[in-house]
Amino acid sequence: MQGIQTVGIEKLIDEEKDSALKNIGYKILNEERISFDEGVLLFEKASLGFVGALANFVREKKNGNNVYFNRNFHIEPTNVCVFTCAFCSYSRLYKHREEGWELSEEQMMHIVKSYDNKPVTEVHIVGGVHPKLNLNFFINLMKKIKAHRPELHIKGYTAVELDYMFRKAKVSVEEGMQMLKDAGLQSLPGGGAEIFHTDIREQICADKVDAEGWLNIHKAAHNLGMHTNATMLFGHIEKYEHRIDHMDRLRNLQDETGGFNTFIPLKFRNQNNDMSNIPESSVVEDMRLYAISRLYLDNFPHLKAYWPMLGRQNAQLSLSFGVDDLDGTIDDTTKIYSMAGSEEQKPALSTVELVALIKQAGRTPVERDTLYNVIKDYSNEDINTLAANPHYN
Ligand code: V47
Ligand code: SF4
Repeated sequence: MQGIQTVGIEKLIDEEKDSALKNIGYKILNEERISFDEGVLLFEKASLGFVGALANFVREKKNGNNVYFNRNFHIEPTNVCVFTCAFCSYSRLYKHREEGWELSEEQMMHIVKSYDNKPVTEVHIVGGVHPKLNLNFFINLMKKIKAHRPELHIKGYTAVELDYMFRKAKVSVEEGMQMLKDAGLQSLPGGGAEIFHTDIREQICADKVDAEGWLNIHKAAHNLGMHTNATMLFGHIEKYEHRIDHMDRLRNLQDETGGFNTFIPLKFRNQNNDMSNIPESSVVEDMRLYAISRLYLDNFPHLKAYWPMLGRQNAQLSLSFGVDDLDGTIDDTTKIYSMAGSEEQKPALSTVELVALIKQAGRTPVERDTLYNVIKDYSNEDINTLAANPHYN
């Protein structure tokens, strides 16, 4: 099978008329790293078919036919935020907090307890940067969650939230990360990365942590043995160079620490924010971006299409363009994307729906935990039998 695929890829590369693209194709085939300029060239010149086939070749080498998902829910403690990112449809300033929400510890524990008899493996905690919430508040929350359900993996807090918390508590990044880890935090989500390059960052989110600060927090987490994700907000005012610059910084840190699990491109959605005049990117551009990310980030084990942002049909399509992970069941517990105009207004997929969606795309559904340990391979499971079992609904 592998042999047949390689022959198919070689033919595709041979038939490529542009010699620079042909050269990149052979590099990928021979597992050689592509350069910054070659990454930009792919964005400028390569067809969807060309990058898609190469990305699929890479994803099958790394992850076979598997598509991973998990059973998870989110807690969004607040949407009150001290920052004013131009693309954000979700946050409210403290002076307008009556338009937003602020959950107490008790309310968040109520959410955790509502999953007591459900087979979820992860809680994802992310929200605005509230001026009155501090490191101790979140340390106590972690401890309470862990005391209640020790096996539930806590993935929480973007580097933006952490940077603010640590500065306010006057602790170093290393001290703060250690304190949160001791309280029960196990991994970090990838949010807040946006576009690292200052030319863009200054225009879309000037006031929050910069690229160095973001990368430094992830590095500190990796040094404590924690795994983290990385995102990139794309499809707004950034140029191809800025996308590759972003991925290049991530690739360099990953060479150093090996602590990233997954890269998650996030498509800019343009409803209800200060960048609503910018049209959203096309599906073809989205798929090209997934494919080129898979080719550039040769040291990232996984590439995720976050379906509440992309929509489930396009997420399914992305499985042919390098993506091997769809995130999770979500259970309608996040508002970031519905508020920004995603077609997924109440994002929730049952396990059986996720399994069916992956099978329809000709892939193998594999339930994972946060760290990609396999919980269950669904390749031999019949959809109707699963649908009749409440455990999978
Ligand atoms: O950093 C905000 C993005 C991110 C918009 O690690 C927007 O598994 C598009 O990071 N259009 C937060 N995107 C969410 C996040 C995340 C989500 C899912 C999984 C993981 C993970 C991480 O949401 C922000 C920002 O880049 N965002 N507004 C918008 N209008
Ligand atoms: Fe605040 Fe995050 Fe929205 Fe920026 S993206 S305004 S940091 S909630």
